[in-house]
Amino acid sequence: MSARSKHPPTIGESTPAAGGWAAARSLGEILLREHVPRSGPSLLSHHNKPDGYMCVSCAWAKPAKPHAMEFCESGAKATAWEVTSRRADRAFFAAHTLHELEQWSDHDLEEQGRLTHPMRWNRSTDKYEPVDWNDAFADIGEALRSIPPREVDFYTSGRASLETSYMYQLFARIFGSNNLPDSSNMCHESSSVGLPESIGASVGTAILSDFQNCDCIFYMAQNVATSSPRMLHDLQDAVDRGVKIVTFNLLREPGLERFINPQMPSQMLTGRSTPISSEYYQVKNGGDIAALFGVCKALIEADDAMKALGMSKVSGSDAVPHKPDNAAAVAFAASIAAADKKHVLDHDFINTHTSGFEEFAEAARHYNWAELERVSGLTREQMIQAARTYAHSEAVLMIYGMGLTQHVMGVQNVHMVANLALLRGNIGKPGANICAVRGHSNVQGQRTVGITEKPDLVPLDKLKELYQFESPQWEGRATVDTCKAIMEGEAKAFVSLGGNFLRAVPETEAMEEAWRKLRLTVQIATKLNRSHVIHGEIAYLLPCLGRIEIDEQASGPQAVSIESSVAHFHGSRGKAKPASEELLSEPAIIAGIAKATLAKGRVPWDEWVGDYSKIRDAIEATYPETFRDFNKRMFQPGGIPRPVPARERKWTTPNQKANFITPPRLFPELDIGPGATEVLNLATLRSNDQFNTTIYGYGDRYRGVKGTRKVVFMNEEDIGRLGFKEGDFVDLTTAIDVATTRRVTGFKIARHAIPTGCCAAYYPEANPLFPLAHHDAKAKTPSYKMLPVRLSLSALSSRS
Ligand SMILES: Nc1nc2c(c(=O)[nH]1)N[C@H]1C(S)=C(S)[C@@H](COP(=O)(O)OP(=O)(O)OC[C@H]3O[C@@H](n4cnc5c(=O)[nH]c(N)nc54)[C@H](O)[C@@H]3O)O[C@H]1N2
Ligand SMILES: Nc1nc2c(c(=O)[nH]1)N[C@H]1C(S)=C(S)[C@@H](COP(=O)(O)OP(=O)(O)OC[C@H]3O[C@@H](n4cnc5c(=O)[nH]c(N)nc54)[C@H](O)[C@@H]3O)O[C@H]1N2
Ligand SMILES: [Mo]
Repeated sequence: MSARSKHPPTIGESTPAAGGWAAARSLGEILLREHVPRSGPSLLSHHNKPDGYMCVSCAWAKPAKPHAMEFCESGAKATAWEVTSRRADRAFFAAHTLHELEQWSDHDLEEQGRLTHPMRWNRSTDKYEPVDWNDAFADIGEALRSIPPREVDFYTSGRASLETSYMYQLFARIFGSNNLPDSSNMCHESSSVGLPESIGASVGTAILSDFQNCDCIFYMAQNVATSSPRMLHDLQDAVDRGVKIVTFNLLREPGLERFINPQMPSQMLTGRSTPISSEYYQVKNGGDIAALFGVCKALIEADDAMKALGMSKVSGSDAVPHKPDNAAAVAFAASIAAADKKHVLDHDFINTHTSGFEEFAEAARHYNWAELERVSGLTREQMIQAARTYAHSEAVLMIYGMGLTQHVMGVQNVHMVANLALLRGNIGKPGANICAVRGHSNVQGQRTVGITEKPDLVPLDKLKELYQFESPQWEGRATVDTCKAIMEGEAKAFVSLGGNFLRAVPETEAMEEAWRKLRLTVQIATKLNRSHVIHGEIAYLLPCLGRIEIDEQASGPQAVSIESSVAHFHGSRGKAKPASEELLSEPAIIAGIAKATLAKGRVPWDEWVGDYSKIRDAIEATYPETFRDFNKRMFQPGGIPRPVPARERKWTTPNQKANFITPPRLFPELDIGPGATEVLNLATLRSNDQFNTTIYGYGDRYRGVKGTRKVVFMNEEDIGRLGFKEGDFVDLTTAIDVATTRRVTGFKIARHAIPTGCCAAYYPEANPLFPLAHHDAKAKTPSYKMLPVRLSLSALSSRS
């Protein structure tokens, strides 16, 4: 597959600031590039507005008082992508065999435009051919009934609404399967596992007003300008109030350095930008546990020093203080005393609310600085400086993204964020909370309404009472287990509610081969992608309405709902004319398949499809506390807050405490074998011109890349040390689990401000390198942000 555009690739300087005219110009180009009809721009006035549609790009909060234009460059791209006038219609599919389409790039497949009609693969022509909806449902139902439920997997990508997701999990469970892998398994699963252990909440506790109430933000491992650009407004307002932003990131991301607000004429005309981060720490990938341990160590040792020197009286504790053996801790302690503070740590909070502090503090004291420096890539002074800023702040908001969760020690990364918050009671008070920035626009909500392989997270009794069926009790498969089952032939059918599973998962090559052996693949989608082109023996491609489109049913136009990153539910009403008259809505497609498949369970499928408010009633009946008065409140400005007990300092952990959890080590133990100095740790990234596996274009304005995606970002020193030159083409080979060779070829070296020993490339082009087993032990989130690789000069190198 070609991963290059027709234009010659160039790699230049990164943009110094995010936003600005470049973002505004890009908006105009997007509308043109996606062939958006004339009504497109006016659609954007409904974007993220109460009674409008909720953006299909990221899950960032929707404020009660939206801006006149509550959208960003990324949101506009996602909208344009959905309302494009291009169509992958009958003529297109008649002209191309799937074998031929296998040679097409991700970009070119989706570029054909919206799918228009239901299709079934015809073995004799090797084409997707039109089929009648009812015939499709009947055939899928028959195929599903012939396969044991344990051998069927139901995947969800994080875009589907609460209504759709609730119906989908119900269908899967009545059918008899808990195999409900979802995109969240590759994304924030480390949070879903780590946060409940630490604070008893499965989601972040932050709300939008925390941005107005904090005096410091720790911003970790998230690329705001690309992934959740509307949050830049909240960050800019915070900076204007004097809030300090302390950033930990592998790269120097422009959006975290400076922002020119396209909605502020004064900034646009003068080119004046707001500096975002007051401190910027470039941590090695996988070095965050060490970095945060360093910050915690500095805090704990300064607290010890205050006690030892009699600078503080510690309530409720007469533990023998440790003798401070370093001047830095004493100086830090003195600065706290000079600020008229009793102590560095919040001992009242620690004593009242937490468990595990002593063990954690001992571990922090025990690590030596040299080791913390080596693993994190930061200096001792930097870690102490971050700790000082933290200790001098009264309300600190912790924000983090994929750079923490997608790791072998992803859950421990999340524990460390919570540990740091707990040291000074920075949780459950105005301005002080944890914000896990979600990806897909409803990925958090899907879990809230039952998309999970773990039966104990679902009120099965309630489902039984409401629909009279026995749910399976066994633990189903999450994404990594589903991949394994597909590769081992234990999964026979794959139903996909959106997404591009084959491109999103690790182990691309083996997965593609195994995918072809599935007996049944059913893809519910809006655009054509590689997971459709490669397919099972019986293969259906079912096109659906997107969230921006008007969804007309028996009772009139319907609305759906989603949950944002800050755990608020919002109604969403489609405004655009559907891409084709033959599309069905996602609820209608699920109901169609369910009716054709199930003999049991009393679900009023047709009634639900006729009127989605009935699905919301059912959601409320299943989760009465979370969804109280759901239909009545769904369009309230600012959304319906979801109850999160940790927000009120109620800890729903087994011991009813917030827990300090001490990671067993700083860095995962990986078997790299000899020649370790030639190995670099690879992180995979998103460009600012993609949404996950959807490649809008070949470039990354913020990182200075044009015309290509096959780039490997390296430190100048490593380029020389390994005997390469900037611009060389290299092959990357996985340096762990070497019994299987995993390689990608022809990546162009780009010199970049990245710590030594680290390198970065784009997702999904680098996914063939990732061994399936390279994931967090508990959450099973693939370690997409840290994989040891070796580089060698590519055969392509002579061509450029
Ligand atoms: N435009 C656009 N928006 C999106 C998406 C998209 O593809 N395009 N995807 C959506 C989805 S599903 C998700 S999950 C989110 C993802 O949004 P992010 O959480 O921002 O994820 P990434 O873009 O993968 O990059 C994460 C950041 O982590 C840094 N990083 C990498 N490794 C490490 C590390 O070990 N430590 C630290 N401290 N930093 C590290 C990288 O430099 C990068 O800035 O965005 C959502 N929004
Ligand atoms: N190496 C590496 N791999 C990664 C990541 C990484 O950072 N690095 N990130 C991971 C993360 S965080 C995630 S979330 C996953 C994403 O994995 P997925 O969610 O599976 O992938 P997407 O690219 O978001 O899915 C795009 C497809 O969704 C379909 N689609 C779009 N809108 C709709 C809709 O409204 N309805 C339906 N039914 N279909 C629709 C279109 O057909 C489109 O082609 O990838 C993961 N993979
Ligand atoms: Mo994600």
